[in-house]
Amino acid sequence: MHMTLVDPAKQSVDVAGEIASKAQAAESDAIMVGGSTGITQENLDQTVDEMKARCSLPVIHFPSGANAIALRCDAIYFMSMLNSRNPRNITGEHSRGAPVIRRLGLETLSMGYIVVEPGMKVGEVGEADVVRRDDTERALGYALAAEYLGMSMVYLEAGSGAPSPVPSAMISAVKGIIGVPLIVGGGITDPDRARDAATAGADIIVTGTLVEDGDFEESLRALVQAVRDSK
Ligand code: 1GP
Repeated sequence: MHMTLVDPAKQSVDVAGEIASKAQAAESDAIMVGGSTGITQENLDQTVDEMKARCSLPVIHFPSGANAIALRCDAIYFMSMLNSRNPRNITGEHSRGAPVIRRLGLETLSMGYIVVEPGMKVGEVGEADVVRRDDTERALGYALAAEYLGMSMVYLEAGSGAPSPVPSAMISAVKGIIGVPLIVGGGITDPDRARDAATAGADIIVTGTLVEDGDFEESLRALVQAVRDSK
């Protein structure tokens, strides 16, 4: 599968709606909405509403904390940054957000989030003790820990705008050991990179930066096709 990430802090609500509509036309499977900084309840809800009005793809909130929770998303990742140095990002925000999610009746998708070097903004804001690109053993440990903790998926994240995606060797090693779906994102900007990640074993490829350039429909279509062809 392919998911398109839209950061509400990075464009107007109208442009976000346009991105969602083009993502659907390019045959992406779902929209993820979220970002590391500048997310407010207002820009989040307005962005979700506009995207849901302009496309029929599921919209999944990819939260950065409990300060804003998308009221009308289709589901929310209940995600723990397993290699954060700050417990706030492992279980702290979760204990604040869980009662709100319960009240809203949102569907939760539990996910173990592992930040791989360079980690970019999310690594910095999340105070991640990033997994070195050559430290496959450490990535395996976190991924297995996520599964044993009962999480329903694992996300290997190089960080939005990363110069290189998560190494294929790390993706295939993690995929080889876990039994839950594997999401991979960060620095996947073209069909070759998407194909490499999917062939290595990623079940879901996430791209965000690619859709920040207004004229992305054809490049996204080619990337989604590369993901499909590699299965
Ligand atoms: C970030 O993995 C996503 O959380 C997407 O990264 O913006 O580099 O595509 P890009």
